[in-house]
Amino acid sequence: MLKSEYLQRVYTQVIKRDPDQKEFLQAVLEVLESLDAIVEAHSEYEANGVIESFVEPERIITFRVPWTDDQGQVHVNRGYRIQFNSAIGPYKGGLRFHPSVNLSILKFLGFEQVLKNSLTGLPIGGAKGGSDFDPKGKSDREVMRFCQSFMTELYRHIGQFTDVPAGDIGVGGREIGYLYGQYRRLRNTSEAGVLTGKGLAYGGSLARTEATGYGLCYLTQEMLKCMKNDSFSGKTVVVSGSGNVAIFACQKATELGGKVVAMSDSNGYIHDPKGIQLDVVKDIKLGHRGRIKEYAERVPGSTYTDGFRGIWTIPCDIALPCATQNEIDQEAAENIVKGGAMAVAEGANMPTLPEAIQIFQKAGMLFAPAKAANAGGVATSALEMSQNSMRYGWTFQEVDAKLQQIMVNIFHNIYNASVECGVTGDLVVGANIAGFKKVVEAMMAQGLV
Ligand code: NDP
Ligand code: 2IT
Repeated sequence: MLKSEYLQRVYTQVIKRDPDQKEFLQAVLEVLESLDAIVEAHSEYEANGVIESFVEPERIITFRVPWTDDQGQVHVNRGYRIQFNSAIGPYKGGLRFHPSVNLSILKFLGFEQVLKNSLTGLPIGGAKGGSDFDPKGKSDREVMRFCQSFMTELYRHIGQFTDVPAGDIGVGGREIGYLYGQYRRLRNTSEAGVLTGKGLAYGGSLARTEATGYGLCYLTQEMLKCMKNDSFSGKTVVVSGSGNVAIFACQKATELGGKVVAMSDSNGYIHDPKGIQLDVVKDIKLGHRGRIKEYAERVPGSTYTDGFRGIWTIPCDIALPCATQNEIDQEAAENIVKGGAMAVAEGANMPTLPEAIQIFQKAGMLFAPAKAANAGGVATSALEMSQNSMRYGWTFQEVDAKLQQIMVNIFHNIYNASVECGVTGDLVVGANIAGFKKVVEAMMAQGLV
């Protein structure tokens, strides 16, 4: 229940408009609960309808995406782009291709992206898009034809100064390549800054592929140092997922002295008490898009178990959920606490249910929310845009150093915000308020509310 009558009224209206959008309602409620701490001191928010605007996307585009499979059969998927908020800069955020994609999921992701992008300190607004297309089991040519059809509509809505998509679940380097190629054909221009996550041969940035996972570990390391005088060194780590974010989180956590003992995909999880051999995971996942089960067949002493939620029964010091939303429910959170964990940092977007966050906070654990913890990906996307504008490329070390500094700054910004709000160490509130304040300042200064 929200204390502020104004916030309660706005939330009731959001529910009334979209009662079935459960992920969006979940994301909005969490942010409004944080804002409860500051709205009373800001009567201008209510007077200007600030929160009403803040929870409503500027624009939603949905479109038909027809494509032909290798047998000549036509399929029709649904495409989306949620242009949520452009107060700080061009709309920016990933594209997700997954059968579960719907308006609720993309609106929650777009909403969180607005705050995340604000926290990066870089000039980017927030957006999200995608399709209910399932790339699993499709040939390269099928994925190419789908991407070309998707871009044949999307191209008119995006541009380097308007809206800059990137990858997310099911959209990696291969898909970005096909999307960018089609954009260039349609526009007859080399406008590299229109998409990020591009290949290095055509305008991509070094370290973008690694950035989300690396950034997650940089922020976690700073949180451990400042709040517990501790580090990754000697810690047992569990990383859920085995996609882009999970793989590079595993790599950096290991480099920083941690031992990653478990990873997963949507079918199940592997446990390797000696420490995950990441080259094997990379070979399976990046080499031939295989299933994580294969790891246990290849690495003696490791085991595979069906069901992806079971991964949280494995005791660890640090939990890094890097698969998808709502993967940590109450039971999983209780298992993580029972296993003696000291910290959870979210690599995925909204992987932790609200009741699970409460369990962690009550247990006195450190908790780094996604908006801050996984912001390294989009921050490095913004660095890719900078390099494209300059027609120049930084070295891996240069980009990585900027990423590290951005993640350290984000941690201190959200920690200080938690102190200012009288909830020292509550980084959920810290991230929501620090992100929100900048967006609102930009909206009000430009007369957008
Ligand atoms: P990938 O597609 O590379 O990998 C996704 C991973 O999560 C796979 O292991 C996949 O398993 C698993 N997964 C996906 N959906 C589900 C599901 N419904 N249930 C269980 N497991 C699932 O995506 P990313 O690594 O890029 O994204 C992972 C998370 O990180 C997402 O929440 C994304 O929004 C977030 N994120 C990504 C960023 C990026 O730069 N890529 C930046 C910031 C956040 P399977 O192969 O079986 O489907
Ligand atoms: O959720 C995210 O921040 C992303 N998928 C990355 C977005 C981007 O524009 O790089």
